[in-house]
Amino acid sequence: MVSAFSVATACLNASNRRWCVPAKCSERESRVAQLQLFGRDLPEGFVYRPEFISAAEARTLVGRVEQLSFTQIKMPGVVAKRRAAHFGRSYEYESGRIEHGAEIPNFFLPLRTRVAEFAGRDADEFAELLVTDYPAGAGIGWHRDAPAFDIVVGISLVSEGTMQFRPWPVEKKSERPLRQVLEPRSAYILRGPSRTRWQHHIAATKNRRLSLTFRTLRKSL
Ligand SMILES: O=C(O)CCC(=O)C(=O)O
Repeated sequence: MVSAFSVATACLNASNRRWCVPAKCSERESRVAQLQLFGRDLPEGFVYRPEFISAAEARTLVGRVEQLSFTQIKMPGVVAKRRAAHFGRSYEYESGRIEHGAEIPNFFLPLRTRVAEFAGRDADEFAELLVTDYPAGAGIGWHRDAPAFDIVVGISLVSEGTMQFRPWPVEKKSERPLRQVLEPRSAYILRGPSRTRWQHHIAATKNRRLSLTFRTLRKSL
C-alpha cells in the first residue's frame, strides 16, 4: 500500500518502474508518477471520456460537417494534408494571428453546451470551434496549441486517432511518448499541465477522422 507520505516524498521512475527520490527523478517522472499509481500514464490535466456522444448524434454531426467549407492549412514551407474550418475565431497558421471569425453554426451549440458542462465552464467561454478533416494518412505534428487558447475539448468522429504526449521542453533523453487512443464519439480535455508542459500530436490516421475542437481564450479577444 502506498501512503500519502511516500507519494509526496518519492516518485516512480517512468522507464524502469522503480521508486526513486525526487531529487534524482526527472520532472517527467514525477509528473506521471501519481498517474501510474492509478494504472494510467497520462499528463496531468488530460481527461478522456469514451462515448461522450451517441451514435445517432455522431451521424447527425458528421452530416453537418460534410456541409462545411474547409480550407487548406498552409504553414511556413508546407501545406498540411488535413483541412480545417474555423468558427468564432479565425486562426492564421503562418503568423499565429487570431481574429474574430464566422459565428459558430447553431447546430453545434447544443454540443458546445455539453462540452462546457464536461469542462465545468460556461458555454460562451468556448469562443472557438475548429473542425478538422484528416484524410487517411494525415495527422498533426508535435505542438502545443497557440498560447492565446486555454482549455481545449476535442471530440472525435468517424474513426479513431492516437494522441501522443511528450514533455515540453523536449528532454534530451527521449522517452516513449504517452498515448491515448481517441475513439470515435469520445471527448478529451486538455488543460493545465497537459496544455502547457506537454506537447501532443496525432499520428497519421489509417482512415479518415474528423475532430471538433472547442477552445476557450486566455484573454477576451
Ligand atoms: O484532432 C485533434 O483532436 C487534435 C487537434 C489539434 O491538436 C490541433 O488542432 O491543434
